[in-house]
Amino acid sequence: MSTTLVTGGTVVNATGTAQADVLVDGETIAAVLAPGSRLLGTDLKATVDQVVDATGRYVIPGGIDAHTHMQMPFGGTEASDTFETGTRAAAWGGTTSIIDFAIQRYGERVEDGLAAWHEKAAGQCAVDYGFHQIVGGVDEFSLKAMDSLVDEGITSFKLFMAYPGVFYSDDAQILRAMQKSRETGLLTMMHAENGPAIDVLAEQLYNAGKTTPFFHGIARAWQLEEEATHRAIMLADLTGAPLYVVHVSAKQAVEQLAAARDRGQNVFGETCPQYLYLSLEDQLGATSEEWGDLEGAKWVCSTPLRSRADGHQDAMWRALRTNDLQTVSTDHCPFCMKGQKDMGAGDFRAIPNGIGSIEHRVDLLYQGVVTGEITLSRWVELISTTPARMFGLYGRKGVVQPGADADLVVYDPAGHTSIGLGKSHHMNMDYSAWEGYEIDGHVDWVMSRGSVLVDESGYVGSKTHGKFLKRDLTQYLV
Ligand code: DUC
Ligand code: ZN
Ligand code: ZN
Repeated sequence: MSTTLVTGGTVVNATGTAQADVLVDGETIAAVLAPGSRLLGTDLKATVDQVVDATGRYVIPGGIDAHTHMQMPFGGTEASDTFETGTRAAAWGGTTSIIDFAIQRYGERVEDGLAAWHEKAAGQCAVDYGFHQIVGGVDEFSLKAMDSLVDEGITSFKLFMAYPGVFYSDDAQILRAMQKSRETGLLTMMHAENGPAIDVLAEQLYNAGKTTPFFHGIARAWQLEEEATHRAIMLADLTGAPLYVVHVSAKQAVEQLAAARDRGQNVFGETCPQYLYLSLEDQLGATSEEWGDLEGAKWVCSTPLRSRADGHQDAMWRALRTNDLQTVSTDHCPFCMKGQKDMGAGDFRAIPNGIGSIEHRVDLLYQGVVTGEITLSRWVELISTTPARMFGLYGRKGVVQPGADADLVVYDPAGHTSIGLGKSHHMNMDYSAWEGYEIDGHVDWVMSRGSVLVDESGYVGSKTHGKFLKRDLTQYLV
């Protein structure tokens, strides 16, 4: 068991910032000390195995990305990051825990879906990993199987109001699953878009010759996100289920969440970097020599990018500031242009939905600190502490304090990160949705449970390091 002293840095927790040294013993944080402290008369620097000088830099808890889809079979193909490549990219970007989604489809057993995800991830992860359970077929068997999930450390499940014929649940199924959520303490996660209505609009657009990627976002109108969010909130209110709405992109959906929270309801919302920075207008004009008007497929994801002119991005930042939204995850679901996104040439409906961002979430959110949208502590709260509390990891993860796992990032606010292929990109994609982004700040050093994953020489981790995270119930249950 080795010891490390991270010295001279500014420790940033959700509760505040302090100049402090962090002593790591084995896999955990042993002490957070006043700078230069001696312990029982001993100069710590002389006794530890390694000293990391974090002078002028931030020391933050490792990022937790609570929404990823490694090697997810979807849209007629499979997400291009494996657990190995995706968690390695996570480590590069300062994320030391992920929560991925095990999948049960209609007609399949929940137990089999979960076992398949354990099989895919075990021994393949550079960082710690947990699972939510997608329940794509709510019936008497899956409802019964949900009773055992908490014991398995799977304390949240996701339902879809979109994707009819794939993952879709109707209102009756949602109601039953939410009743189970209330009974067991499982947190209900909701993909809130009205899928049947989207499919009608998408077909009408296609038949009218409107086939380019831009029309993906037109078919997935904000009204259909707002409506589904409202319906999910009402069903949660009726059943008493705690509700977490994933990948919120429409300002009207945020308004629904805020109104429900103001009424005292236990509902939460997550947004993603793409909804903070990217817009439908960018997609409208997108064209390139290589891909022509298929270029916009690089940003096809669901929920879709929204109009900047209508103020959706500003509303997301505001909601992060005011706690109407509580977390930022990536919905990391990468596909290559060649052989994957290009399946949708001539028909936007066939473009696999997803964007890859796992490597850049910590950096992209830090820009909110640079521009004055959020405070340093709020940055840490959004990318690590609240995900830890929300998904039953807090204490172990999400905080720099004695007894917590030694998941630490040394972040240099004076550093610089250039995003793009051939630059900081390590995700298994043949393009970057973030090509050309220049970021103030840099992830300099990353530790997970006492093992260094990234240092000045680059990635030094291993795919066998990451352990399965058996999660407790959400700390937001009332
Ligand atoms: N949205 C995406 O963009 N990809 C994966 C699934 C989802 O809901
Ligand atoms: Zn979703
Ligand atoms: Zn997702």
